[in-house]
Amino acid sequence: QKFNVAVVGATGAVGEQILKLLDQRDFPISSLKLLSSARSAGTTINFKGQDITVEEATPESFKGIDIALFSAGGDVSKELAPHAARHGAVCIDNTNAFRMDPHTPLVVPEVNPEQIDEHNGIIANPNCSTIQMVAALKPLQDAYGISRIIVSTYQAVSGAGSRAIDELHRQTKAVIEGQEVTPDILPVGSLPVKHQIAFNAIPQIDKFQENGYTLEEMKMVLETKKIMKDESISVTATCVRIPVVYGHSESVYVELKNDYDLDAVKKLLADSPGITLVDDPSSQAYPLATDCAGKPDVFVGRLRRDLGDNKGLNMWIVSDNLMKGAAWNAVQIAEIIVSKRNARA
Ligand code: 11C
Repeated sequence: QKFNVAVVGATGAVGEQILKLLDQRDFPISSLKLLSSARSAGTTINFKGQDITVEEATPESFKGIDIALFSAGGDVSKELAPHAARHGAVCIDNTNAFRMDPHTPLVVPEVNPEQIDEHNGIIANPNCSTIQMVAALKPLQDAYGISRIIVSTYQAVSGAGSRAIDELHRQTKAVIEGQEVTPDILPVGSLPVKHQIAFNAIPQIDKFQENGYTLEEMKMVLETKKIMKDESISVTATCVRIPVVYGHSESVYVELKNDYDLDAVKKLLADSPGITLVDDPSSQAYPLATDCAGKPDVFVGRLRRDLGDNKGLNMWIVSDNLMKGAAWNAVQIAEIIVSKRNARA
């Protein structure tokens, strides 16, 4: 069976990766609709040798669509995903719009694939920095239990979209050439104060919340508990933007509930689907954003026991934020839906 697919936000950084994956994976498509805001409508995108004109997304765009992949921002999803669902599509939404809605499953296929079936027309794709962390921690949760997570992130500018990538290039060139740097996008496009990202580290991703944490940090806290189905896990996050284009890196301290053997943990992670262990201090092997870019896996390394707490474990987790952190996780969910429908047909 083939499916009528819509990609909303087809011209954006994530939309581009979704289309690449649908092509590479030979996703069973009978028709492909590319949708965007009015601003980008009219653009032509080539898919498998065919030029497709991007159309403005409206509530009626979704008639006859089976699967709709949304990555055009939270407001667009909030407005249009319910219409798509009303027309009978399953929406896989890459935005923050429905993630914490108790009736919307928030899915990472390596962690809670069974929740895909619980959808009411919308399945939420978690935030990129959450996805890679929970994917790496799930085997540890199953084997040892997790009581506490302390994470600091080193996030790529592509998480803030294509314009932030351009901004990093522009600023880097300006600094090297001794020109004035005029920040325009980061840390948050809609806020008045901007900071230089070239040769810098900005400890703000998204808007500050009343509790002093940023929205990105709170996404990591709340989404982790929901995906791992354990409200008792204590999570604290510090999210930092760094001048890297693709690939979020994370320093994660995890406190396990039971004793562990470090070699057993390494083997467990190496044998887990979607995880690649890169951990050999003797050859200076550890995950690097530049090596992980463009790849679907979550890479883990620098595993070491905490020096004060026997049940504490430090690790370094890296993944391409546009791949597993967004497009690949969404396409994985779509592939699971397809295989279930085909099994039933
Ligand atoms: C960033 N994590 O790196 C963000 C981008 O909620 O899907 C993803 C925002 C989201 O800026």
